[in-house]
Amino acid sequence: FNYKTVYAFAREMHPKTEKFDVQYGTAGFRAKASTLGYVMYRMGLLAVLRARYKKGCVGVMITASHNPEPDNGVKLIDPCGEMLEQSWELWATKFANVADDELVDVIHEIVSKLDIEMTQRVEILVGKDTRPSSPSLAKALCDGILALSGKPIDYGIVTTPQLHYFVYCKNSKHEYGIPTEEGYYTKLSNAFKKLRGESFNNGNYFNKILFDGANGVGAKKIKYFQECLGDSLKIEMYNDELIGTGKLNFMCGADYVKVKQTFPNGVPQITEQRCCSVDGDADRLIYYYLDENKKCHLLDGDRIAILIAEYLKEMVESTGLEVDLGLVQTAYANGASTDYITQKLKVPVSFACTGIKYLHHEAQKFEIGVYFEANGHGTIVFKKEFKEKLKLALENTSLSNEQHGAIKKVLTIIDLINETVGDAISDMLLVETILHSKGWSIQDWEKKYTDLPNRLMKVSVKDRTQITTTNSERTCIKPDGLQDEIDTIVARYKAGRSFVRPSGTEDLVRVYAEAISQEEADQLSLEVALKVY
Ligand code: NG1
Ligand code: ZN
Repeated sequence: FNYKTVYAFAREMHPKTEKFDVQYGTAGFRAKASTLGYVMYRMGLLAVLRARYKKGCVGVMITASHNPEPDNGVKLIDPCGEMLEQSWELWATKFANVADDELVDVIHEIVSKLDIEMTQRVEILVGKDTRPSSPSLAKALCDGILALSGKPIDYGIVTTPQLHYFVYCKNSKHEYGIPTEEGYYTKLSNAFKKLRGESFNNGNYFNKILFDGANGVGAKKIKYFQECLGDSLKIEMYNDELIGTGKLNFMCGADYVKVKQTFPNGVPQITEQRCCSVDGDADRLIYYYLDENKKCHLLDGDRIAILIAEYLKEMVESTGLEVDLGLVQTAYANGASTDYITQKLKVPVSFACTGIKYLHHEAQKFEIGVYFEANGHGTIVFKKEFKEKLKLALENTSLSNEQHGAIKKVLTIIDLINETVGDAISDMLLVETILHSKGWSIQDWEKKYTDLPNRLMKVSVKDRTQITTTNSERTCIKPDGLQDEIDTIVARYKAGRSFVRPSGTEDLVRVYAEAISQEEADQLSLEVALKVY
């Protein structure tokens, strides 16, 4: 490669402006957009190296998801459509933090250590959310790609899960789908319409939903779905402000609704009406409704996961095939949801650390792995062998017509799902499919079990790395004695549970607590927070 170009671009166009080190965390790099130019340039370089190393195309998404509009961020997508492999996160951190005149040395280092062949032509798929800072950051990123003679393919404004999907489609030689927006809409909406059939309403289910687009990319993209879906689902869209109005995620969107446990601004308050919110890059989904007392009832990632797991379990049982289905949750999953799924549904649950990559890999251990974070980020993964088993069973003449019908249905459900990563729109279409098939209102869905009241708090501390955890983050190891103190406090609360962990995306510690009443959950979180502070 031409190291002179790499250095000249760095020095003249994208010099390192920040003195502090940044770290490639659970969601890649995230910071104030004005500090990210040089990081983007360097991620462009790294993306080309990753693509050459993997001998495939990779993706780079520019987004800060649910964070405020002035923030931005970047994450790399591996050829299989998954998050960047963990061992490369260290390279990403190294690339982002070296001085401009050390960049070339780091490139030499990685190339020789990993034996990367530098002559390959590679394509890098680039996507961005609606933040006003995204176009100039995309330019910096593309400069990095070009400096190492990679070929940037600009997908413009897309949702994060769309870009994951495109990357996987490209690398699977279109076996998974066509890597275009149209290909994506067509695949998902065709599956949805097939599953819905001729009658759009069923029992207590009515095919109208209020959709909060968080004034972001989800609002833009849902319009295409509405066109494809016709009358089968009526999506009334709210919070679709223009780019640059500063309203992205502001008092609306999935994170706001989940954290504040409240109804978003900008959506009409219609009693008992099913509503949902997505976040700024449309990978998280939360359902909710207002009761006659104007109380907001949330149906979060845990509920969505259980609805899906239960439905898939029933569907697969009707095919007559044996299947190993499991659910993956994090420590933030409501205790009532874990009890319901393990004790009532007899579906095994595994726990993973916070961060979608951990859940995704844990879920891949099952033939059907359903995973969701309580905040509404998740999807379902199916083992390749399981899909093949289904296709093979279609040819088995000893199975009944009902069984064949059920197998076809499971295959169509798989087509409705974006297996690469949590996808708010695909997840919404799946939830709508299940509610329709069961003839359920959102209230029927909620009745399955009662969530334990809970509270999530943020605590600012001097050095959050002083806290370390184990047992999928549910037990604190350091500082010494903290876990004992938490245990003593928790023991005083009925159905009490609480844990602390350092955030992977913000400079703070999160404290989670649940208990038999909201007052007690609030009190418990406060008591534990005081021990952390
Ligand atoms: P941190 O900041 O590590 O808690 C948050 C979310 C994660 C995940 C990441 C990435 C909570 C409690 N944590 O991580 O679930 O979504 O951001 O966006 O919601
Ligand atoms: Zn997001």
